[in-house]
Amino acid sequence: MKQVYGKILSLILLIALVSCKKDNNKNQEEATNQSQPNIVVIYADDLGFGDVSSYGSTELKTPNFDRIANEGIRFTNGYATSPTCTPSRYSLLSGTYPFRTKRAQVLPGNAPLLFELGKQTLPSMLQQAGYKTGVIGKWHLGLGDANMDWNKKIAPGPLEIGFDYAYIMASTNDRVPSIYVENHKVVGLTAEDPIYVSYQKNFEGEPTGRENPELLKVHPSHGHDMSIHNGISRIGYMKGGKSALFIDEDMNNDFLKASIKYINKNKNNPFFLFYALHQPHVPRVPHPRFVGASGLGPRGDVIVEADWAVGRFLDELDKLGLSENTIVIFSSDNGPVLDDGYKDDALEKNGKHTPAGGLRGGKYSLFDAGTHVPFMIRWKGAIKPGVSDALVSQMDFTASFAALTGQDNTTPDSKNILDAFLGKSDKGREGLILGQNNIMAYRHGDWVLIPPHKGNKMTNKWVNIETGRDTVYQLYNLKEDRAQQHNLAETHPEKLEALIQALELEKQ
Ligand code: NG6
Ligand code: CA
Repeated sequence: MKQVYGKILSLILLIALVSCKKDNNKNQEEATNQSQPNIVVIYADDLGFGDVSSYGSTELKTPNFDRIANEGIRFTNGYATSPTCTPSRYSLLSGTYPFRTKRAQVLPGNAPLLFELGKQTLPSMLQQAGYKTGVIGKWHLGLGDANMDWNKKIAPGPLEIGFDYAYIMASTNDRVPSIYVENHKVVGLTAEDPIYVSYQKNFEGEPTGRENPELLKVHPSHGHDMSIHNGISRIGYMKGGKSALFIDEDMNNDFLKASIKYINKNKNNPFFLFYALHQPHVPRVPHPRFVGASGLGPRGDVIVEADWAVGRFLDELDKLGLSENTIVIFSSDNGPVLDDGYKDDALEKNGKHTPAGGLRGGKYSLFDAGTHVPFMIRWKGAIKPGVSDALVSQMDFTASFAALTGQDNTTPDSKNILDAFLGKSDKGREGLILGQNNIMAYRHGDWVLIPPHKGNKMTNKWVNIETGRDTVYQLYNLKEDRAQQHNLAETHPEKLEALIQALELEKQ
């Protein structure tokens, strides 16, 4: 009898021991996942603060962008660093203020790579942390060197700054070459029909939008009257490479398909994906099934199209069982614009829609709508849904995710505001410089300082956006005056002085 009891006792002990070990393993596994979630940055192009229904848009419905906001944190004070594309993307990926690099401004389609090789970037930091890293979509950060031949190996590019995989549109959809690059090669290019690119002069015999408007299905309003492809004239000249040229109507599907393939391929390891949408940048040419979808013309239609793609992408994360453990960020590279160079009825069909959501200015502007953008972060397994007023910047992903994944941040300007990103703290950044080169505004707490700038108060008559430039200091309190109607520089000299000094400190 005693022997039987003894055996039973040791059996119970054994079971207890095994289950305890199992629990330990489970805890360890969860702990690892918590410090190595997948990270996806979905980045719209020229999407305004007011273009998203969860940010107040009533005329335009974006149920899938809203899914991220409602299931995560919706930031009311989220910023891109610049009111144009290249500088914002540069600082997101490099953790560096655009003003530190002279070339960090809207680049032509044949510009060399903008990044300095060997410096830490968001993707190279995550590579160090054991992630697979990919970029799919709009690039617009330069490729190769000054003598780049598009028919040869295209390098340096994304693979040289920390991405393991790249499937990118070389520049923007309105700048030649109108092609995709996969890793080091132009997609679909054949040796029989090489591609040539120039930003100086046209190639003999090639039609242009200026001389051959009869060949166009989308007409330029200003600029964009050079080489024609797919019935749309663009900026810059290009010849050949016919089999490699993208079709604007298919671009949404091309990037979505590549993104879905990428997450399927990497579902068993931690991954980072920079999914850079091309919408609603010009030319706005949706797939036929989205034509008329918004009632606001092509600009609204391509936003509906992008929203659909984001929904499809989120569904795929669900299907793969990855939603709990994937951080999904959604934001935009700069504020909104209606006529950005094509006659696409953006202005005429805008109706009551307010792309800037009541903020002043828009794309290109030092006023708030230039950089104050939709900004949301979902991490189903770790974030409690909510709204945050913390001041957050896209430039801070590198330092914050370095802290999350146990890496050192060596970028100059990225700050660790992980707790704000995860909704644990209401405190983000104290101050943030907005702009590029010497054209900048400074947000600090609830205040915005715009130092005096030379130049026009308005962009050209088509774009028709206030630049924010003035010959005097401007000082606004966004909490009391979110539309920046009252310049307080004269009535608040102490605050003005404090911000001027804080800006100088921030620049160092
Ligand atoms: C401007 C283009 C505009 C757009 C912008 C860059 C003209 C007249 N305007 O110069 O269409 O391409 O550059 O936009 O050419 S961004 O979002 O990529 O920064
Ligand atoms: Ca842009």
